[in-house]
Amino acid sequence: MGAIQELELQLNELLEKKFEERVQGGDAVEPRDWMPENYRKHLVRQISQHAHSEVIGMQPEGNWITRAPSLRAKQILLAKIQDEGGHGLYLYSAAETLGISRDEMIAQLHSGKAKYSNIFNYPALTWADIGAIGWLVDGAAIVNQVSLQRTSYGPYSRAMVRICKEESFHQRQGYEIMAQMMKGTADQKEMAQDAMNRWWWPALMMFGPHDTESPHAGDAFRWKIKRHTNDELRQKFIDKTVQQAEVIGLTVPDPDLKWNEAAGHYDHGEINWEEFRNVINGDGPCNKQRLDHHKKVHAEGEWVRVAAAAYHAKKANKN
Ligand code: FAQ
Repeated sequence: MGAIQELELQLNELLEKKFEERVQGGDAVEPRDWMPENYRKHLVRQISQHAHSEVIGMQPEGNWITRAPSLRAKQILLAKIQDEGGHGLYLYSAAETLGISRDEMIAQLHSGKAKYSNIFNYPALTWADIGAIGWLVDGAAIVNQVSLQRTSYGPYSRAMVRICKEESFHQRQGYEIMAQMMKGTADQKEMAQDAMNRWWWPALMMFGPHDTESPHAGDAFRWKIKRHTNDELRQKFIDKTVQQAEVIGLTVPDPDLKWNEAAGHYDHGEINWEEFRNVINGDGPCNKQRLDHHKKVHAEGEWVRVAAAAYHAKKANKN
């Protein structure tokens, strides 16, 4: 190794050490700050996956806009889905501050290089599924995102603060749908329980693999990208959601679920990790449908992007 390369290496090590000290001391990292290349890559992966999840997540709910049971329900659902699109935009913008373009992120989604949350590869079969998505899916997303409000990257952390405010409405609208159905006819109660049975386990999978199986955890904690482990957040979600289910008379579909007095938590049954792996690797019930739909509407929207870019260029020329 030449003398210059050796110096560069030493400088890099020094910069990384300083960076870690800063982050461990609680400083936020901003786009123009020096950062290790792997920190940047880790964030691009996570934030772009998060953004794709918000946008792909509009599909299962969008399926019910035309079939909402009342005008009130339709208005609320429309507003919620629009919020999710907005969350995608904040997150794509946060990722762009790390030097990746929106086009590159979309290309990675379309090629299968970038993932999105397992949960959006399941179908929304009945109106009760809209309740279960709001209550369980947004509920799980909030537990994760509240923790991410204190993530070390400034633009991501600030996006989370705003997103969490909106997600808490989403969780409540879902719970309201489930509570109403549980006060309804026998058929409606059955529909609500069926939705609970189908969404419970995939919602637990949203938190990712067990801590011992989570390859990104080491870096994520060293750089304070994550503030709580996958299992800690999953447990938090279970503890609060079981009680909410009891209040409205729903049964959690887990025969091993039991309150553990000594631990102060619910013990729960094992998650089907084979199903999780299949779903996140492209082989879930709706993976193909979700991606094909995204590709189709992305191609149909091409003229809007071209027109917006032309307008922007024209305005810039005038100034
Ligand atoms: N789905 O080492 P770890 C929402 C992958 S937003 C798919 O533990 P990490 C709002 C992971 O990427 C929901 N893949 O990884 C809404 C990695 O694979 P890779 C989205 C998953 O990053 C509601 C591998 O497994 N929220 O719902 C999943 O440290 C209703 C190893 O995993 C976020 O994205 C999964 N669930 O921890 C919208 C939150 N879990 O990349 C519409 C931000 C793991 O090496 C309607 N993300 N994998 O190929 C995070 O907090 C983290 O990325 C985790 C995973 C916790 C998801």
